[in-house]
Amino acid sequence: PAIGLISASLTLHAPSQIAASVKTHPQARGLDVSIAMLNQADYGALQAALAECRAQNIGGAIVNLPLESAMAEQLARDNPDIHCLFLDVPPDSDVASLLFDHQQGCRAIVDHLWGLGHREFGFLAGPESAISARLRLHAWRDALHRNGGHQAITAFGDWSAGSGFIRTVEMLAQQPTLSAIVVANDQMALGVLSALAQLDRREISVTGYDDTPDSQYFQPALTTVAQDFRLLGERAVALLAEPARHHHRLPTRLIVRQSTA
Ligand code: IPT
Repeated sequence: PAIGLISASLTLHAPSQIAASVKTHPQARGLDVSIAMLNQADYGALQAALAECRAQNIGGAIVNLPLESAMAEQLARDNPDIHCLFLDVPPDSDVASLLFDHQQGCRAIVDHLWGLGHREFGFLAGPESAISARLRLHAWRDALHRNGGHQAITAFGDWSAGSGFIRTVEMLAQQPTLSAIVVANDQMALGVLSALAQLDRREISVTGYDDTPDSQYFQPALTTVAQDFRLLGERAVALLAEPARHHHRLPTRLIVRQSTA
């Protein structure tokens, strides 16, 4: 038997870690994983990927692509013979989902910085089209307001280190008094740290999100929110065997290193 994985671009660290986990887990149980990589949420391309699963007699697919609720719900409706488990949809979508608790992770980051005395924040979100990017931005803002803060400027990157570098230069031109930059993933945070070093603004605190294996070797080592992608992959494979339309949640963990002070 085999399972399908429909994934966002594997050039990004998080989706490649998830794919690696899905791929190594089922091998132990003698399953084959058929991977389709999509660059964006195009309904025709999603349908084609599921048609390919059907042709290979695959009864369950893990969908790690940012999808709006309506699109995920329609995909599940249009393919009742293939059990789809979604990893990147809004939490209230009426489909089977396995998601990290973004509220917990985002609150932990903002509370940590607030506790260190930071009051002027830059929020560097992921692409506006990404569900997880929007959820994280809303949760940071919410956590800031709970602490009684309001000062934050917002920018959007594309998850890459290059976008982190450019947006940092722009944000600091707009708001030179920023004391902390909260970033939606570790890859962008790498570019943020590089820009701050070049601008000689190393006193600015930076946080990431994901805790991919490289992050502890960034200069300085990155404070971030760990999402356990190995556990996500294992849990996803196990849940594919349960065709119920459940919402499953995984915890996140704040990892404090040297990039925050
Ligand atoms: C999410 C990552 O946090 C982010 O860094 C980026 O790689 C994105 O995936 C790509 O889609 S994790 C996802 C399970 C929401």
